[in-house]
Amino acid sequence: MAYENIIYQTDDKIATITFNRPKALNALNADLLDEFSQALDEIAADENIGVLVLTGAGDKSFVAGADINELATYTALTAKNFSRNGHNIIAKLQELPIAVIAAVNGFALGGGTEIAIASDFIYASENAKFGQPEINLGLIPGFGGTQRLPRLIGMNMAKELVFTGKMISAAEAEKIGLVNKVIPHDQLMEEVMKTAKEIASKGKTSLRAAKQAINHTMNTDLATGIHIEIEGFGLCYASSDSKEGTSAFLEKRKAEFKGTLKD
Ligand code: CO8
Repeated sequence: MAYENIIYQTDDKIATITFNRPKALNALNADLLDEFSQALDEIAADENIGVLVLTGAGDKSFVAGADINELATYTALTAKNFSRNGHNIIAKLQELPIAVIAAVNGFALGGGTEIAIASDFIYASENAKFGQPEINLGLIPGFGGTQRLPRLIGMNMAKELVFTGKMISAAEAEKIGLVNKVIPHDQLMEEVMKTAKEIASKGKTSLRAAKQAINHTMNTDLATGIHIEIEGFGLCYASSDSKEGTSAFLEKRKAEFKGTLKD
């Protein structure tokens, strides 16, 4: 379908969604969120895609949070619906069976940080800024910031960010484990695409099994997590990729993974 508030592109096995309201620093309004949700459905249905990259249009911002013009009109009930809808979309993002990399090219505030931390990992430009400024609006994070952020960076660090609403630099974000890598601004997409291509060359079934097993560490005890890993390890043998990977090593050649999630 045609999108107006995001740009959706695919190049071989890599899809890119660019949040595209640069005049509002890519703030998330209802139309943008609808389009984001539809693009995620498109990606989930496309067997060819192995990696999704998220980034923001323009030079300044990834996503500057929810659109404050819309936030200003909510009641307690519509705010709850907005947050619930947001959570459903973020769950869809987190549960994609492919890798998701957030290429944070500027402000990632409120919903922007929340989308980035629901991705599998973040590469940030030197200009990136992260924060949960909702408290400055008399609000709290509504897209997972009180839940995913403490799990990622620890409870006390998350409390400091959420209680103060302050912005932190890419370098600080890297130091606290929010960001995997900080990259010069003009090289961000090149570096992200290098990693995306590397991941896209791997087997889809093993990537999915690895992602599911790691994601479950957040919601389960060790014994259950180990059970999920055992199941995932076995599942890999249902795909031709495990045969290809092990044979390629023994034959001293590069593996060509062609398995699909329908294997
Ligand atoms: N919503 C609407 N418009 C915005 C937003 C926003 N979040 N952020 C920036 N804009 C607009 C500005 O109003 C301005 O528009 P105009 O040119 O028409 O006046 C334009 O973008 C450029 O912004 P600035 O002039 O302010 O640019 P600066 O470089 O001076 O400042 C900042 C950049 C620091 C990012 C500043 O714009 C800012 O503080 N923005 C608000 C950030 C914020 O508080 N975000 C959190 C929102 S709350 C939230 O995300 C809750 C999530 C819970 C549910 C999630 C659902 C998705």
